Amino acid sequence: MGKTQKLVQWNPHNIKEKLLEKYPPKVARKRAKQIMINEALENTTPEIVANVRTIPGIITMRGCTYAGCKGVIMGPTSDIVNLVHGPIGCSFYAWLTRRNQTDGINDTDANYIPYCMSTDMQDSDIIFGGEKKLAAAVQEAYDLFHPKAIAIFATCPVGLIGDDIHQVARKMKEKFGDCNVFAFSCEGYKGVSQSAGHHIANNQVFTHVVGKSEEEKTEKFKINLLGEYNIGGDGFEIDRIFHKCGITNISTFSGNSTYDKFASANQADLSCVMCHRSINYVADMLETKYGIPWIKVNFIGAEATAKSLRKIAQYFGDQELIDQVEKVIAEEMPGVESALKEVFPRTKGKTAMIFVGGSRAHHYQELFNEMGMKTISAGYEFGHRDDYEGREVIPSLKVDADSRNIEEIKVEADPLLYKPRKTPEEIAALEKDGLEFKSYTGLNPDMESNTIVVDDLNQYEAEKLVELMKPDLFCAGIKEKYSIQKLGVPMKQLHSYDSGGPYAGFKGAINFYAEIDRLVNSRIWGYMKAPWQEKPELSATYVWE
Ligand code: CFM
Repeated sequence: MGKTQKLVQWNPHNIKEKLLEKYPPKVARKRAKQIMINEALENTTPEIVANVRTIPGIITMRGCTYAGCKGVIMGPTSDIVNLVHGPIGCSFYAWLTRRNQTDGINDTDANYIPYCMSTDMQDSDIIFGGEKKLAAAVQEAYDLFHPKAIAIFATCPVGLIGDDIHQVARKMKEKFGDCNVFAFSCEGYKGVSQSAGHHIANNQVFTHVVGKSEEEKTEKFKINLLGEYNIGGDGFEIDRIFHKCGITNISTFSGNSTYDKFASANQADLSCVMCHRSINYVADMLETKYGIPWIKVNFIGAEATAKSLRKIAQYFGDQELIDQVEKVIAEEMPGVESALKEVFPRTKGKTAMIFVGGSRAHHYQELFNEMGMKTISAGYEFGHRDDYEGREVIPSLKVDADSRNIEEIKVEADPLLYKPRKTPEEIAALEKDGLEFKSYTGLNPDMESNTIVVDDLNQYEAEKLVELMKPDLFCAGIKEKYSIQKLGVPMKQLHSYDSGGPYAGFKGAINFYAEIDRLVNSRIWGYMKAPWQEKPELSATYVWE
């Protein structure tokens, strides 16, 4: 598929039809509800079906609930021992596959990220039960490291045989006295995707860790950054900017996080939500229990970064902070602008597709817009309807058997620690000045009309989309990388960033411009034909002939 054959004209209705053409009628009917031609309406966008089971037989891009809990939420925490209760494969294949990074700055100087810890269940444990083995493993981890906390993760067989991991955790916690032990019922099958695992992880961190720190934080302008995972060092770049502005980041959930940072999250005066999908409910719980309001931010894209910083400054309303934020933006933007000027003539008008787990399929459109590129198709592996259509739809979301499986924890105002950060009048005044609280409008209104939004895209549809629409760039993960490249289209991993990054903040934007310019303007993709495709008459003879 050389660049010369490129078809720019396409009709989204035809594309949708083509995507569904090969399916049996029942499958086609189901998938049709997850493939949407965007109407880009500000207030109401058409309804999409999301967060439902993948149809058996389809090769989904999704991961499992355990992956969302152990890998995504708890993975980037450096000083909590992560112990997997299950067969060794579950631990081994979740070991260092996400690019979790830490700068190692924590009170205990501990970094357990490089370790792979598992109870290594065997047949006999499945038959006779694995609780004793789990208790012994927790003891061993305690003796080896004396950590502040040990987190236990359940894999599928643990749920099937009914090991009571929470009971083991409670017993060991009592026994140690100086180590917080808690467990996650995050069996891979628990939900339809990773998203369920995020919820299970966040609920337990909120219940067992947040609010447990006695050390008082006295710094100015204290925030939590929720839903930033420090992939490729994104969190380091965001923290650099916060530091320059004089904003104190008490706790990131969970990039470069530590036990104590989680434990102090209740002391922040504002929660900033980056990845809405993985954590929006924690922002709500922090508000209900401790009185911390929340706003949506996005540090992907230089303009988005500047906008987010201004929102934080507006919230605190301190003139010195407002001036400092403006000073930082003025210092950082010239570098961004000159990098953009360099690539813009080459990237302008190019097209991209983005299919990642959740929020990034939305956030990265900001960076592409800055480069003059258009996102012609995008979607989430496991986003919910509110991530597409905005939070207004939350009250109307259907609670099905799968979502009922995930525990909703009851949160009330803490009798001692609840303290509203702003009066209702102050909040109303800020809202009047344009600061929106608890608000997220989702991906659909930000995409142009007639673009194609696909939920839970699968391998077949990915290849079909590329074949039909011929984007200049496809963004997804490692499972998609090589099949897309074989179609002659450059592919950028937006989960792991390949080995690049950071792409967040101002310096990240500069990195991204250069990387995307390199990919979409490389001529190598035009030479994808194998010799036998061009000269099919190629023949060979045996040497003895
Ligand atoms: Fe949020 Fe993420 Fe994402 Fe996500 Fe993920 Fe990730 Fe992702 Mo991979 S928390 S939803 S579960 S932004 S690991 S850092 S890149 S699928 S789009």
